Amino acid sequence: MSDYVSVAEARNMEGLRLVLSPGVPGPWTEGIKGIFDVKKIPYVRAKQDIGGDYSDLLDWTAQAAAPIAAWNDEWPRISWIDQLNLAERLVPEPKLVPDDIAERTLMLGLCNELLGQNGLVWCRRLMVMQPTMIDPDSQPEEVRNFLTFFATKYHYDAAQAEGAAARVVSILNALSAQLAAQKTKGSKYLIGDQLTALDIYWSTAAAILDPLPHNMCPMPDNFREFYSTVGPDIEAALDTKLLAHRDFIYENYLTLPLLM
Ligand SMILES: N[C@@H](CCC(=O)N[C@@H](CS)C(=O)NCC(=O)O)C(=O)O
Repeated sequence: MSDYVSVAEARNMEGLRLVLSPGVPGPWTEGIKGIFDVKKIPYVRAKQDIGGDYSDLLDWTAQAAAPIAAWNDEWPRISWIDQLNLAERLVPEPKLVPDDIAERTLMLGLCNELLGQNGLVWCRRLMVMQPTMIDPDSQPEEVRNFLTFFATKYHYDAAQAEGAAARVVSILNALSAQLAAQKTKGSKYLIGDQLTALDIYWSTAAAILDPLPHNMCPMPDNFREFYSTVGPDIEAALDTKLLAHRDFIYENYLTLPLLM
């Protein structure tokens, strides 16, 4: 599974292809890998280098972010929710989106809090860029260039960055409350009584708050520092039970060490 084709090669293939950015445990990327892996759906991996030449990806998908899920000649799925729906359609079991409407709406709402625009991962990305955007000279040149590039690419917004930590805290509080409520019902999962996409997405998103140790989750040192520098408010809100839940999901359903 560790071989990669190019984006241009993937575009011309049939079947399922995932465009991934290997080397870093990106929450969106690890999340969709987790969804397809739990369903045992085989796929071809295509490599998009972070900060590399995006022209083939742009030409194919009209945008330049990974991950992408492409099935045959259908339109490539660029957003987490379309990727999840594609996975559910291709291999319905194990079901990762509940049938029950109350469970389903709660689950998708919480997934959106993690992965949607202005969600937890989005806000953490703003927080990573913020020191450079406030004072570019505070950073070494390489970091400055890298983060300035991403700030432009992802439309950095100073006001949104200002509120990002508080937003992450509110999302963590909602997840903690949900986990505690589930525990009182005797469930080991965040929704209902079986694994859902939310358990997977929480576990993979947690990398951008408190990454697993290097032997399980290898990544460049600068990314480890970006990912784990969360500040006091998030540190205080990061419930150890949520992290224990992440460990439980990785140990029982996902691949360790992470395959990148
Ligand atoms: N398409 C995703 C978002 C994907 C995304 O923003 N990916 C970023 C993660 S930081 C990425 O590809 N970064 C690497 C790059 O731009 O080279 C969604 O909205 O569901």
